[in-house]
Amino acid sequence: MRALQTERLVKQVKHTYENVVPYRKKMQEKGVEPGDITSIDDLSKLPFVNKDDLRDEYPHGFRAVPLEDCVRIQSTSGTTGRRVVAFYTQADVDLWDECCARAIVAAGGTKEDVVHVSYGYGLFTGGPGLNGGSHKVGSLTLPMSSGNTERQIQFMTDLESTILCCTPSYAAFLAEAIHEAGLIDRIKLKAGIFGAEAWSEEMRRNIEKNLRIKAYDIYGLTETSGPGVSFECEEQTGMHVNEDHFFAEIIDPDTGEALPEGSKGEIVFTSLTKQAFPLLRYRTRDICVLSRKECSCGRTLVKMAKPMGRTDDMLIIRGVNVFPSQIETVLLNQGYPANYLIILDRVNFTDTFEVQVEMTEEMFSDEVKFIEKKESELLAALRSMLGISPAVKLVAPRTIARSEGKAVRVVDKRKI
Ligand code: DLL
Repeated sequence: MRALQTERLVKQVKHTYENVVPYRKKMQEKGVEPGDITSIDDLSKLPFVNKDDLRDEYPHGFRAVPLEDCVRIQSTSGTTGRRVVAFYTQADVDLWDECCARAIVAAGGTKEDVVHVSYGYGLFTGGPGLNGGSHKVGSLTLPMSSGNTERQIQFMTDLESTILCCTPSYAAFLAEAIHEAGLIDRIKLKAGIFGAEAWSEEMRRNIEKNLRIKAYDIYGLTETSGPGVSFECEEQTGMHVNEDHFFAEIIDPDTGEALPEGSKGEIVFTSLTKQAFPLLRYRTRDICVLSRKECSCGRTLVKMAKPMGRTDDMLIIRGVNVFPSQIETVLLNQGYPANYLIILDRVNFTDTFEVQVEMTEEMFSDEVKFIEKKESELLAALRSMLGISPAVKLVAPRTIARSEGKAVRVVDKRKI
């Protein structure tokens, strides 16, 4: 694998240096030339690139091939700033399909399966990525896109979907709607491929129980081409990185220093085979750990743990670092559904911190005394996990808006 990675990296660096002016400038500033990169071990000589660098060159600055060689674009949502447009040649689309096909096969998919794709289609990479992977496997592909839950369930039952692909929060919502409609016994799903947002092990267990499936994680970013950079196998202990196409490193997010295997830090990717939109040492801001421990599935590809959140997801509340994923873990451990909202504001120069949490139906119909007791137990568990106390507000079932794509968990009014 290292020999293949070296061979591909040398070519990728040369291609990028020759065709992408901002990379060439960055390398020149660091005094590095393509000839200095002769092995994968030389990677740390290269400068980093981050999302702001890509945004600054919107839309064409990082494109490495003439426009007439491109067949497709996808784009980031642009909710946190200017969009990034990613370009693809036909070979780029083929390699992306291949990566997503590996994810489907690892989840047990074959040409016999009916792959129900409820990720959004359009500029978002989820729908097109899993769609391409499913075609490559030869499965029957249902290009559902997100939304219209009633129609999703109708197709799922009528066409006997066996593999569901969507965000974990939409999978949880679909499970809820299927149970409400009394249709769980008509669902033929055996697996789900869920990603695009952070989700906890507790959430995995809930989805698996409610949909009666095995739930697999999948990871990727628009910048790297989309889903399929890494995927889970039946061991469900992290995602195998398609490292013949994407080389992964873990770095200290503060110093940029590369960290040894097993350390927690920011994951950085270098594409090895992309043509139209190559990436060298792209800082994802996702925090995770890499492991080369032997996997029972037989794959030897390095594994990345579930991302524990993003460096830019981290909330600083009254000086304390808080990740929304920590709150989700507490809620699910205490038997609440993963429907919650974190509301932050600033009053008299002090942060206010409220967590709204939906009760289960049983809890809601219980006596006020019991609800108050649950509320104070939840507060104690959150205080012990976070080191600070939020105001906990238990709300009625189904009052927090459901998401058809990536869930919105934080309303930070301090920024308004
Ligand atoms: O979310 C691509 C994707 C689509 C991945 C469908 C998986 C399935 P972006 O919208 O550019 O691309 O967002 C990328 O989403 O940096 C992570 O922070 C987060 N993310 C993606 N997959 C996971 C995952 C798509 N499995 C950003 N677990 C990334 C946790 C994830 N976070």
